[in-house]
Amino acid sequence: MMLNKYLDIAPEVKKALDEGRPVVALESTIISHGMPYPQNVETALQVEKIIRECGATPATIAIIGGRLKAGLNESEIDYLGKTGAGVTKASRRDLPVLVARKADGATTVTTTMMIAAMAGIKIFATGGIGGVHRGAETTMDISADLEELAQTPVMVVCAGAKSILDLGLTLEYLETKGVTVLGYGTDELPAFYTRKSGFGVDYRMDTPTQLAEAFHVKQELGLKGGMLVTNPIPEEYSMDHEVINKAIDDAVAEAAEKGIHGKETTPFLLAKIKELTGGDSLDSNIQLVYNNARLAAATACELSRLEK
Ligand code: PSU
Ligand code: MN
Repeated sequence: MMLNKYLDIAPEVKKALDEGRPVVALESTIISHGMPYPQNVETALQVEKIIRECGATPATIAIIGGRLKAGLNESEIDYLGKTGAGVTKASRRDLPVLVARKADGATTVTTTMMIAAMAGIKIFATGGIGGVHRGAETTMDISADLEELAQTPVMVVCAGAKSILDLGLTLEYLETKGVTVLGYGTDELPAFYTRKSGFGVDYRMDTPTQLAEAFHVKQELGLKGGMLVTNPIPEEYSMDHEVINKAIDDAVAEAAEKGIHGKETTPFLLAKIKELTGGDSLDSNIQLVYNNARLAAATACELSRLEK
């Protein structure tokens, strides 16, 4: 484990790591910028509960008062949820300044992977990752999440990516960077709200054991970087393709019209889609996060067995 004087590992998380027990990291941008209050806090606490029920220890990650936190308590989660967009969305470039200023930050997939890796946590569950945005050939809007997957050794379990992104270009970028994209029980990349996207994944995996083995071997080979597990939303919660695609198209058009750019783009699109679908997308979003938490916990259990 890399020692870091700015890192605080919660006692429960530290104990699990020291004993070689499974731990699952969780991000905090999904809490403060990805969902409205109070559903964000309810979901974050429920995700931790699910991970415990599946035999792993949850470690929600954030920056609080300039400390890199691996494991938050309930009042810290509540604070992040209530403050919402008032907390800085922290990507890799924000980390040094927030720490120097002793400020707070909600960690994206990028910074959650960074802090998880510092703490020695190898599996991370979230909803969706950032990627190559539609129109990136002119805006150059490509999420730092893709670069982080290329360099930091954490397996990220998500429900694919929303079609606010260009899914084809996102897969091309991941291929270039050497990031393996796995489909859990599917050959097709799931598109977050729906189970299908029309794009293939690199490999289909059917058990948490297979997922853990792939990541374990990657580590043993000494290869840097993470791996992406894409887990389709359960059928009963998946959305109608036409309804969701129309909402996404409208949200993307409105963002372009309003000149939304940079780090505001993703939160703007997420909030707009929720508004346009009358809250249906939020229910799906919550359920797919629970589904990813279960798979990440099961995979973490298998990985800790392999590492014994
Ligand atoms: N996609 C989602 N929900 C999210 C995010 C992305 O479906 O909450 C968040 C994650 O924290 C992700 C970040 O890491 O947005 C990506 O932001 P950007 O596109 O600005 O890199
Ligand atoms: Mn961006």
